[in-house]
Amino acid sequence: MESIGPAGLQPGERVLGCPQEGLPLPSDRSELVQECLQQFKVTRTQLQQIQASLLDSMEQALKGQASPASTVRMLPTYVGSTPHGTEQGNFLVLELGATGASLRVLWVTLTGIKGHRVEPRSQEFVIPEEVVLGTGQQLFDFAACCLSEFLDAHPVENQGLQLGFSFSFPCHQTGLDRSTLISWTKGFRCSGVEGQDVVQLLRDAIQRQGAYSIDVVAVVNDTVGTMMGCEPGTGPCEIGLIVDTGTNACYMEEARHVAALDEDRGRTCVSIEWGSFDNDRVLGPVMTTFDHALDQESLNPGAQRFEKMIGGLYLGELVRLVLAHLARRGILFGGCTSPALLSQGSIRLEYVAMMESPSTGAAHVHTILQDLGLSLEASDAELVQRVCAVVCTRAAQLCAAALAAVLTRLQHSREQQTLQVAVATGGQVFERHPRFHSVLQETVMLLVPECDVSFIPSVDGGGRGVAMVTAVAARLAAHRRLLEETLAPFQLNTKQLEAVQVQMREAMAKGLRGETSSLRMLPTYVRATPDGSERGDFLALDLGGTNFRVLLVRLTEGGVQIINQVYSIPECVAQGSGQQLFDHIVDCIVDFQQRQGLSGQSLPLGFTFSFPCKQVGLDQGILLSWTKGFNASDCEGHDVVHLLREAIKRRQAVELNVVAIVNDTVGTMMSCGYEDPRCEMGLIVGTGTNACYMEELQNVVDVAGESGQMCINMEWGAFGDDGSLGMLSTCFDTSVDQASINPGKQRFEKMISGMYLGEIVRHILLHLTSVGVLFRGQQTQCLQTRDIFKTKFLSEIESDSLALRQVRTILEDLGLPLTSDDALMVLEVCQAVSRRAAQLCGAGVAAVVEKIRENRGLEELTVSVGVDGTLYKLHPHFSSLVTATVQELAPRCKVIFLQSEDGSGKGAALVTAVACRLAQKTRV
Ligand code: 0WK
Ligand code: BGC
Ligand code: BGC
Repeated sequence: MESIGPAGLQPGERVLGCPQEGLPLPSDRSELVQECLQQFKVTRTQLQQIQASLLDSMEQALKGQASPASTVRMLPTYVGSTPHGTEQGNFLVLELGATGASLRVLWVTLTGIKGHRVEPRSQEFVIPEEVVLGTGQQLFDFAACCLSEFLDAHPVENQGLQLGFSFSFPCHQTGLDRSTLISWTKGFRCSGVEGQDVVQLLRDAIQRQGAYSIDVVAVVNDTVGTMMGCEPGTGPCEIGLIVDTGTNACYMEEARHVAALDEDRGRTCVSIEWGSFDNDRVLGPVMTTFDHALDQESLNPGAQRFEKMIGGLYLGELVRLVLAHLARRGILFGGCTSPALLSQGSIRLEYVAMMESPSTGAAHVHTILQDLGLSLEASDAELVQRVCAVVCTRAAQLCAAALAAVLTRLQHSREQQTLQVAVATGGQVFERHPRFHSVLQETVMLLVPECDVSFIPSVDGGGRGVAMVTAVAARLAAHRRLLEETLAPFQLNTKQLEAVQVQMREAMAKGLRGETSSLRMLPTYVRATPDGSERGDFLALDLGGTNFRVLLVRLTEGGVQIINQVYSIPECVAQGSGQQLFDHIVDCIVDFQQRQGLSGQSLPLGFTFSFPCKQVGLDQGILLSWTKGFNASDCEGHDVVHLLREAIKRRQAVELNVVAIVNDTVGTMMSCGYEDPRCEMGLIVGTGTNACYMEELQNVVDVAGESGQMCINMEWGAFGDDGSLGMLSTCFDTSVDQASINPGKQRFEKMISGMYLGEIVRHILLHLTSVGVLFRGQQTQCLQTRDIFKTKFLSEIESDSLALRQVRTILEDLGLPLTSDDALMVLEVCQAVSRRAAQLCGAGVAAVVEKIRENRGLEELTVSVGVDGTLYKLHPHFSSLVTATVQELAPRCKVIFLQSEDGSGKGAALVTAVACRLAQKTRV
């Protein structure tokens, strides 16, 4: 708004705008006055219609149903709670746009002690018009200048200056410190800002200014600052209401009702932006010709029409337009106007407030209007005051109708018939206008009598509230920094993954050469993948994964039929004596045979034994060491096929012909190889992890022969047991390893497989709780409990279909008291841990397929990998991350991952079938 009063006119100096012919008769005069002022009368019904329509618009927008009817914006502010009163610290606050063309800088100290207030230091700066209408850079540079000027004038001892930015315009917020300006209002029109992140613009300006390093940690709407600034003890204010140059309100909505947010618990503050409320059906009848004229001459015609009937920037203008109209109609000022009266913005809000004051108003009318070059007739002052009164009364009533809509919304969202709520109010119209507040209160009581509303005037225009939000944002930002520091070691870059690939290749080569290596590279005596001619019935055992299974595998012309039974291996058996374990296995076999009517039949049996075994033949495997929580005694160093046969012997009357022992990786490769002959690698990512592949026999020192291939069980779970993974290992990995029954062993497995990922996450959560980042620093018994955070939780928590709310359910079922921020951070911890696991697994696969490609001296290699394991199969992103890592590290290999459907039991049967076929051939 241009500055007021025509230049050069001395008070009382008359101008030539007077009518030549007769003024209206007194009788016509009052009619004309009535007709004019009547336009500003708003009936109760009209107010109720506005209330209902605004409520409807709010609820539509909350549901994210953008429709012409939903003209209010309902913008999430990322403020999730009203102040606890425990916020503390010193904060810079920059207020821009609340009070028209000025900005304010404050230094606010929060003591964190309820009711203990330190008076903030503040300084106001008028923004030059050319800046208000200039470029965005000009505006933000101006703001940065004011900040330095303030800090020069008010030296503060703080090193890390943290700033809260109160930006009073409609913005899409995507976080407490990320906010994009939707559109300017209230006479601002800086170019290059709409659609931009105003926090970044301010940060850039502060950087350009370079005088102080100031960290902008939060941006809030002025209504939010006002709500958050309301003194605790008066009961938290849950509505913030501003009527200053512009008008708007915010309130605490149930988070589950805000479609834009993925939340189902707690409350969140929503900035309504009711200034843009517009609905011809209900606003049309209350808009006067003066409102339309004002809108047409405004910087944003057609926009903010509701605001233009309430906001302080417009009230003076409405009064001016009415006075000019009445003057032209000869009703006021003897029918004379003046350039000042005809100049937009010449009557400011404070003039209206002064002229309307019951005590001194009349005198002010004379002073102010004479300053505008008008001479008043006797009755003019009283009529001018009436004009001010009707304009402001309507503004207060319309504001009340809007507030009543918010109160009704609160009743709806809290399913309450009655409501007791405190409204924090702020803005010049409240502070200056004698009657605005009382008319507002009366009208609210008229429209929503069932609501008990208390109005709490904000003491410092919301500066404290902004500091409160900044304190919360600073705490969250500090938490985020701690979270990122904690998770940084889990973010592996290509260079690190290439190093793992190279180290694995070196360890493979050493292992194949029979040299000391963390990779045992165990020959499996499986020399060929199935050729499809295998036939017959076979028994198979599958031990070492989540479940122990006994299977009957029937290989026929028509394909493979499998009947299997899952049995459990109690921990006391897995960690008991070897005899107990193998007797338990034979019990299960006998139970299976009885169920399948196979008792007394001695079918060839293939034994998938998923532990590191040094095989000296297809049916001889010396257990090198237990893994995955197994620890049965008197097994390590023994031939497990012998142990099984002993157990069969102990159980008289059972005939079983154990033909082959295979590792689950081999079984998986064979099982998938039966469908796809290109399958030359087996990969397990389940309880444990491992891989096997078809190696050229000439490269396998331990096995005689220069031609042909043999499947090598890499036992890659032990990769890095020589410390070669030390550079990637974190303190959390060390904690998990130390707590395991085989510390120092299976280090690669302990970074990748299902038995350990949950534990790594739990240790990270414990750490983040101990540094106060999670669960408000409260260590809970359950989080101290080993294995309570199952790896399957990672798969559930990371599933895209699961909203944060479900993440919370999983964690609350664990008895963890969490906030929505906690849920998000737990999700990020899970993502970091599983991502690293998948990348490391991918680096391993890349090492193997590159080995196969080089073995064959091929430029390009196409190879299939048979995969099994709960983690690989159930985790929503694991497999795609493995594939992506392999593509990046082994670009010359086209790798097809085949998820094994029937597990490795079928593979064991196939190995057995091949062995029987070969044995048959040698016998004939
Ligand atoms: C299913 C296979 C079995 C293997 C298991 C690994 O049939 O041989 O050990 O997958 O996955 P886990 O059950 O450990 O998740
Ligand atoms: C803006 C709001 C602000 C209100 C009060 C309106 O013009 O759009 O964001 O809260 O003025 O300052
Ligand atoms: C074992 C391997 C097995 C893998 C997957 C590891 O702990 O050492 O033999 O293949 O788990 O089950």
